[in-house]
Amino acid sequence: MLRNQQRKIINSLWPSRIPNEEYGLRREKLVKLLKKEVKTGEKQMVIVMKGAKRSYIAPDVPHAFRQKSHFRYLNGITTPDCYYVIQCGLQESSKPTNLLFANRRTDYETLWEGPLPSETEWEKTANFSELSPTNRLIQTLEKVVDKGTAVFSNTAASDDDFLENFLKTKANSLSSVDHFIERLLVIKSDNEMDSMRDVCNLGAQTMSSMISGAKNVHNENAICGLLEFEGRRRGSEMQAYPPVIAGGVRANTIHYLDANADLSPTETVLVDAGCDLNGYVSDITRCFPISGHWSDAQLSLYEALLYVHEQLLTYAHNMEKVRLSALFRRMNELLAASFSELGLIKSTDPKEMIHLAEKLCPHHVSHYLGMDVHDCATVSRDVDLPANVSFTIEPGCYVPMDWPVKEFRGIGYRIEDDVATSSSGGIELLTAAVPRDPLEIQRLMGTAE
Ligand SMILES: [Mn+2]
Repeated sequence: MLRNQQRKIINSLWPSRIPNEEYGLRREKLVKLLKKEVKTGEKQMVIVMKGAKRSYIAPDVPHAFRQKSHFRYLNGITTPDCYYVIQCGLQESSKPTNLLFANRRTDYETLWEGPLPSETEWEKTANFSELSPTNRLIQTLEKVVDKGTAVFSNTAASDDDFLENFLKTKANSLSSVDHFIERLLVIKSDNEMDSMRDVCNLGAQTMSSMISGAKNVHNENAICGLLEFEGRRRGSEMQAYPPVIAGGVRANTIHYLDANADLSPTETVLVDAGCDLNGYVSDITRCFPISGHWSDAQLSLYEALLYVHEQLLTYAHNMEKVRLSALFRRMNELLAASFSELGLIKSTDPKEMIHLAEKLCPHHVSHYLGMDVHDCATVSRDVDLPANVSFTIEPGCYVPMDWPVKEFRGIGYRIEDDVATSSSGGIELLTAAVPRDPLEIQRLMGTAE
């Protein structure tokens, strides 16, 4: 029967690097962390994970689906509208019980939407002892959760107030599980590092090919199409986020998402885009002149920013311990020095120079990167990083239209690469396959002299 057919979500070009056993190891580590968090008098813990719900753009027209990263991290399941519950006693020897709540599709639903993975397929990564339909969730939790239970969940701030309130009344304590998962998620296993290398390489190839096809395109939308085409034909499942494709002064709107304005041949364009592959994402920004030829002002500002970017890569590589907050301070110093030399910043007072650099680049130099583009938001950027932590390095410069130095007004640039702390010391550049050098960019576009 159709419904029993297995639908394996395997990307033939870039198969998943995560072996089934790794999901179990992640759960073990999480349970171990949470055992330290239970309060006196509590006798067991229950972790309640809610998966992403299918959402609709119009009746019967679903949005592209992406599983919640924390949910997928613990059980590997990429089906919409599921719940996953882990129950565990507090003794050293206590073995957890895993429960999956997911609805099988009817024959009619299968006819329209295709078959779901089989129970056996789900079991490989989620290793549950019971599979129940989602309408049994509350009934089951009624039995499982009592006043001696510490509940950890990802249900806060979701559209499911009912579940959140239910857990609050039933359990002895209810805490967010997010930070504990992120403490694990921020440090990548070797398999996850390979996943990051895959997706960053894919993202870099996509960006390079887009640039080589973008000479004299007339509208930002065409670049969006090129990104989709170049990414998907290489195996990207979707773009990692709505890309920023901003010609001319629109690049000064840091999260400009319209991507539909006409491009003039005298403009530069900023493209911030990533790929999504096997649950991991890349995040790359490049800037280039639409005509393939830089004006003097465009090129000199670009080179001033590129200098900062390259200094930052070297600085991070040589740091005893990488710390994103220190990298951020270093970015502001470098921007101030580089922009002064260019004549974009006129002050000679060191404090004022930093202040002006912060005005030109109002964002941080880094964020963690992994299963989400702004990954592990609860993990501080003011900590020494161990090996296998991936993050971005992305200095920018956005010159307002009323900036005192006329020639650079309205130019917006960011140069963003993905890196990871390496076990052999220093950092590994994961997006090396996309050029930054202005002449190499011209070579890609076929306009280098
Ligand atoms: Mn970024």
